[in-house]
Amino acid sequence: MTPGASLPECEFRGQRCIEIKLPQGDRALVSLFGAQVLSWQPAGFQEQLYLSPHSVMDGSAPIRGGVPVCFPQFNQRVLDRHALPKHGFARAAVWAPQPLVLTDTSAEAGFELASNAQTLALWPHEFAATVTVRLEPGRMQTRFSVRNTGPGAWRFALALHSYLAVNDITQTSLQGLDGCQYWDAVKHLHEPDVRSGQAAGAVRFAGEMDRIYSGVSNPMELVNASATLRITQSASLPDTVVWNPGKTLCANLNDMPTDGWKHMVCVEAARIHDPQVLTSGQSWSGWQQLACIPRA
Ligand code: TA6
Repeated sequence: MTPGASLPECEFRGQRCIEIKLPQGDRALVSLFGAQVLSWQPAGFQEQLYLSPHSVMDGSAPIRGGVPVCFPQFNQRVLDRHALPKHGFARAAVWAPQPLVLTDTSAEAGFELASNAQTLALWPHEFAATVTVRLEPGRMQTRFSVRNTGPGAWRFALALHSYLAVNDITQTSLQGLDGCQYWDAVKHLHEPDVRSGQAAGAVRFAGEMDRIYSGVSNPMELVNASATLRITQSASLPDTVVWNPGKTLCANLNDMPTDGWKHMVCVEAARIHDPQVLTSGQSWSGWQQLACIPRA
């Protein structure tokens, strides 16, 4: 293991990024703005993440694509007593890169953010958080860890809001959610307690979808024409958000091309319905792993 390898920093569309590479050819790019993975291309496969070509990239707004980290709030739905921005502040903060940790078959990059005057103005709690991006051949894991460094307890929500690239959303299916209950934010936006049950069989996409599935414990598989992606998440993240804006909502998103909805779907590892409580000094972590499955 080679801890402390010098940082392979580069610029991508105006953002400072760290490039992570494996000798096998797998490559990922992580922006310091948001500690956000912007690209993951495993050797022998296409790019696996969707990054909007119209995304704001100057740090004045969150980046549309890759793996945004939503903390300490999900959407504007969980910590309603605080004037937090939508999806929290982590995706719009500049994180500090840590030395890479390399082996012959893995590479790990860490990014740190601690509470500061800006975060305390939005959310009056002290914390130290780390995002760790780990590559192994054909696999990427994004892990979020946080410690309560303040005197009292607080609670938070989290989502690893992964934008996955697909050739054609209408020909894509998501398997593994059979039997799970979900809240449908398109049909029941103002009835957050209404639950629907996922029928057996794959989830398919025909129009706007915005659902929070709960009790997700099985691996999921995102199947599209060119590849299958296996998606797993830690038990500490029991919810999975599935989001595609569909044609109409997409046309209203300034940072998406009009046909962007066809080429992405968000499958997010999350903790929303039951926010995590951390007492003083306590730590917590949660992760999502994406793995490319070669076609037989
Ligand atoms: O995760 C799904 C969701 O909460 C949707 O409701 C939608 O708003 C999406 O996130 C994107 O949010 P954003 O603030 O990035 O435009």
